[in-house]
Amino acid sequence: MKINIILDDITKLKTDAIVNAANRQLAGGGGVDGAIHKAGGSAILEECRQIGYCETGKAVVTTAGNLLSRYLIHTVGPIWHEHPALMADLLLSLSYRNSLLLADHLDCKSLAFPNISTGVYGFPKDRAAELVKEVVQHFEPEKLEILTFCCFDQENYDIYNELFKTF
Ligand code: AR6
Repeated sequence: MKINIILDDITKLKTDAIVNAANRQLAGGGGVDGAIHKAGGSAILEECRQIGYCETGKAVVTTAGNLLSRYLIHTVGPIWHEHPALMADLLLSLSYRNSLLLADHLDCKSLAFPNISTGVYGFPKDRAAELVKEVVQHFEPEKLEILTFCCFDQENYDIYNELFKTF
């Protein structure tokens, strides 16, 4: 897979699928979740209501409403302080892996991720990025060709650029 690292608003991207950093109730919220629902429109929230719930580490799919993508993949990352560190690591890795699996299963060629759990959920950014790299290194896609890590803060952007230099 080709890896792109950008500093941008994920709601502006045109990829086959975009990942949302959701909560378990799929109820919308602040951060990237709020931005996605605002730009995508109310149809997404209605689909989320019908799905109802998503366990931490899992991923579900809806259409992308008014966004420029075909699919929106909602995954729920761990709240850092709610778990022992190694459990939080495992849950975050699962969020990324399950999102990748779902996108690949949906025949997506391109997928964009925000930096899941590193906002209000408080996961340390450098630790999260190292886990993401490991997940991607072990993932064997059937359809996915382009993976974009859409950072929204300079710190994450710098961490990803440094880490993926050697990918
Ligand atoms: N485009 C790309 N990244 C963004 C954008 C955007 N428009 N806006 C924020 N980010 P967060 P979490 C980055 O807090 O930590 C919500 O209320 C942000 O800089 O959005 O997984 C949900 O409903 C950070 O790097 O998600 C949940 O309750 C990253 O997105 C909860 O927050 C993730 O920050 C999930 O918390």
